[in-house]
Amino acid sequence: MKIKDIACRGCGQTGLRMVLDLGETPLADGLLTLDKLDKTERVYPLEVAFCPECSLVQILKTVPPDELFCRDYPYYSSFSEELLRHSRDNVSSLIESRGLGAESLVVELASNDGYLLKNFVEKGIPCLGIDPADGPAMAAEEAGVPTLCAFFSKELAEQLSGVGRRADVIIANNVLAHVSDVSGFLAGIKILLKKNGVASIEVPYVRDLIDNCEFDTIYHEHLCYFSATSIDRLLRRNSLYLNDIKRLSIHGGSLRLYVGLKDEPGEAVTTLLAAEKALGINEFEYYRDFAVKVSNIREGLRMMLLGLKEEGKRIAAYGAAAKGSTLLNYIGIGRNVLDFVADRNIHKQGRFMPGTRIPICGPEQLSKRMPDYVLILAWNFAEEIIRQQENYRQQGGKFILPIPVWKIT
Ligand code: JHZ
Repeated sequence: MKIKDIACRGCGQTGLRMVLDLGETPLADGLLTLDKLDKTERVYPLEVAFCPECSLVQILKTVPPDELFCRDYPYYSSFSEELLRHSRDNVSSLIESRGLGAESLVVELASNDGYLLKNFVEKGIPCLGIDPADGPAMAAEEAGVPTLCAFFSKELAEQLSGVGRRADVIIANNVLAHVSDVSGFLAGIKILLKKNGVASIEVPYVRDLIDNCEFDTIYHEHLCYFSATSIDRLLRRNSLYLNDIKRLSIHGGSLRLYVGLKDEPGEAVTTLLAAEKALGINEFEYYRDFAVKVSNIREGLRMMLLGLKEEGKRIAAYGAAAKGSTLLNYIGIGRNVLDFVADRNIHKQGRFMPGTRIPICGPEQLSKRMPDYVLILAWNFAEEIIRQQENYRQQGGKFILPIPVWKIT
């Protein structure tokens, strides 16, 4: 299909403009098991476009959600201390600001392994997690977090509210960008939320993506890349209202949106909307030179890594993150350069990176095998990772940060 015929995921208008083409890539979380190594992986186009009508940045291809998220989904939130701390702080402030207690109900959409809701369980506040990935959902149940293994939808919201289960707080972190039926999802939130309830929604911020060249956070799971402006418009079209907003550093830069059924925008919302207007985030110009910057990163990073290899250096990577998959496949660096990828997540160890097929093993391998350099693919957790790898560093190991400009530390 030609881009001129493709309708915007947010407003339905045609006339999208191409921002970046990352080529054809395998699914970023499609880690391979040993028995799949002799099979060809499916690849899908990864093209990013901008909607001049509602300013939503989006990819063009939709991979069916059950291919992406159901069986074998390897992402478990609980492997980062920073994310756990971030979630605990979020829970404490919600309990305080909303006066939550034993009579309340908190529902989390995409609750993964219960990393966040377990904080409510500990405080005796009733909660329900909803997540389609069977492994993480089971882990949540085992941790004592009541969890429905399902995709959230308008229909599911109707069922829950039909049996009197409406939420004081709905939490939806890093899920809105993943949803192909955004209107159905938002309609579900509207149905499930009590009249004075709040939905606390976190999304990666497109402004940080563009300004820091975080092109690797683009993959098929992420259909949309939001600004305050595009999300405000999307929510309004679905009779939901953005009433407060915070900029957060998590995941390379995110927005936390506080959304309700009444239109009561606070100062933070009006200020950020005005700042985005002044920056031109709503205009194609803001995105025009992104592709050139990304292509320069590819050349620079590739040359540096190939140069080290030529000098006879041994190089590994850290973080079998989805973003690592985009990065390696796009810059064309694989087993010829990287010996292995270290990752704490036991569900990823023993598998292989999509496309490049680099083996994934435990982080203890760094001090054991002592590569000269470690490319940090999960750069968003670089501080935490480097802190944990003091032993490797003390023995002379060095880290490479890939973006926005590669840096050896
Ligand atoms: P991480 C994830 O993307 C998943 P990913 C998802 N696609 C999403 O939307 C974004 O976040 C926002 C490991 N690790 O979380 C754990 C260690 O081994 O940055 C992970 O495998 N040791 C839903 O996958 C990976 O690194 C550590 O000390 O791109 C991090 O992946 C730490 C801190 C992490 O993002």
